[in-house]
Amino acid sequence: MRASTVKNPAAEAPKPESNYLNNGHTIASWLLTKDHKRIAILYLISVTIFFAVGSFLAGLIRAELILPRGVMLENETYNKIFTLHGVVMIFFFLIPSIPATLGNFLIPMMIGAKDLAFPRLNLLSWYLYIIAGLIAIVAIAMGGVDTGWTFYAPYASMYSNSQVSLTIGAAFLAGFSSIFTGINFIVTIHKMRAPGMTWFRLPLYVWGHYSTSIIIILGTPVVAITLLMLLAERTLHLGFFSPELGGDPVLFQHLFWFYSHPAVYIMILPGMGVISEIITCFSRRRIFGYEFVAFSSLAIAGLGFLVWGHHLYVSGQSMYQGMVFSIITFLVAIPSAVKVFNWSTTIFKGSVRLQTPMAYALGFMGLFLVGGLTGLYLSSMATDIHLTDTYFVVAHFHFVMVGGAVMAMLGGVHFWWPKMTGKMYNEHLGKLSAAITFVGFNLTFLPQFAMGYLGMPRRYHYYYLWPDFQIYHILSTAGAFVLAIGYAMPAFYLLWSLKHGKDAGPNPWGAKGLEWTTPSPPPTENFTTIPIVTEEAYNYDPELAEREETLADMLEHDYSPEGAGN
Ligand code: HEM
Ligand SMILES: [Cu+2]
Repeated sequence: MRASTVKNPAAEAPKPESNYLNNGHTIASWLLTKDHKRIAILYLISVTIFFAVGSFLAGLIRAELILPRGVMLENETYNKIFTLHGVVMIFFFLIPSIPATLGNFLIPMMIGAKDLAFPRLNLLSWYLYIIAGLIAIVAIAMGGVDTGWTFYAPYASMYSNSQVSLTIGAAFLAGFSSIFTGINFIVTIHKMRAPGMTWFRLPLYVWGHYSTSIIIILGTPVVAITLLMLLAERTLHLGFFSPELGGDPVLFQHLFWFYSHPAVYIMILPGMGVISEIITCFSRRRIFGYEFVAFSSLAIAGLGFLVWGHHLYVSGQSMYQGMVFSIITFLVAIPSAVKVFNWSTTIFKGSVRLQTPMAYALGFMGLFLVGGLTGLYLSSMATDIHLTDTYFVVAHFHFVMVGGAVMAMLGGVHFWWPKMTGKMYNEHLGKLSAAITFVGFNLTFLPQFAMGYLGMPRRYHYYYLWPDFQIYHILSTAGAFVLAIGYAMPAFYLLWSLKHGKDAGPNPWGAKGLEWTTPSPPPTENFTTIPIVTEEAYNYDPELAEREETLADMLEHDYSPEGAGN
């Protein structure tokens, strides 16, 4: 790497006078904005706050389990805390996180559009989300809810004395917020692509969101109706699910998981899109098997609707029904494996740079793989009957959702942060946080596989009948505090970069894609002239890749006389 060949894109590009951040400073200009980029920032702030709340609750859960008889919480309080942790993390963090923040910011730019198809609807989505969040907070203030985030009937519909109705209302509104976002993305991707942006020139990130949006608009109305039915049973005693009113509790489980299994893919497909973008960019290669990766997103979205019965193996459904669900569940492994295989091949054949976003992407691949493979034990009926409702399940879904979706979210935020803010962050701290997160994550959740396999049930707040579990809980709790450090670090150095970071210029990573052709931060309407697309996505030149130097490399290797020092 020779410093003399370094081109500094920041020095070449004239700084635009007006960008989306400085175009109006009043609070009203933010709260009434119709700019998809500003709405994305509003979401980014809100989901970060919810993540902090959810993580605090997780910390309480972990602290409580250090001792076999618990440390500080009543049984009922414990139930409320893990329920709220689940509700906050699923409905207010994971489902909106990548679509509403990075998706909102990037989809119009990536396809060469000035905004989403329905800017007002987009703003309305954010308001619905915020109102839903406030209702959830009121529910907490009024005593919380103790049913688990799955609201299983008849406990939730007939017996629980906690704030079930308010919490359901909050989930219902959050659902509509996500439906509106999904509709907006689908219409935008169909109708607003720039000239030359054919379907097979779309970035894989856009394919990921397209698939997710299909799941959102097909699945979310089902859970919305299910929650309304629950509310009707709870308040008006209409008998849907409760046997004493002539209802069927298993019906609730079918309806609930018909949405909630696909919801797992709402959380993970956008993350896979992020990983595809990062891996091609930092391997300097078109992703291996682009079409397969694109279609595997659609395949995952489609198959995801056919497997909900794997949550009902122990509900009394017939063995044959279970077998069919089991086989279809195994099929989902194929498109998932296609993605991991194509990413690995891209890295293997590429010329790789290991900068912060790539560090997160590699972490994603490792953790998602463990999450996916342990899922096979739960897909198979015989092993699931042993493992169901144990900590094995808790470990499995945290590997997929936290190891997968949260790693991808952090990788994506680091990748597009220079675009969103115009600033570079400290690369060393970035890589350090990725490493701490990875280590802390494994320390938290690997012991849970072991204790689950040995029989530790989930949702229990005592285990004094078998104190041997204590060592696993202590490891897990220690890991959680390491993980918390890893998660908290970016909040500090990213904010620090806003004031002290080096100017990023339009394309600090030397990446392909329309979003990298506009200034950073982008002007309000994204492009001064609508771009015309003439080449396929990720048209990297492998020869050039070896020699090419980017601003990001330059800052990392610190060629300047006084040092990069950000
Ligand atoms: C994005 C991040 C996270 C998400 C989406 C998430 C989601 C969930 C969900 C859905 C549950 C199930 C609650 C139930 O059993 O009904 C749960 C439980 C739990 N989570 Fe998390 N979680 C996240 C992060 C964490 C972190 C960082 C930790 C620990 C450091 C953690 C520790 C736990 C524990 C100990 C339980 C209780 C399991 C039980 O009682 O059965 N979670 N989480
Ligand atoms: Cu499932």
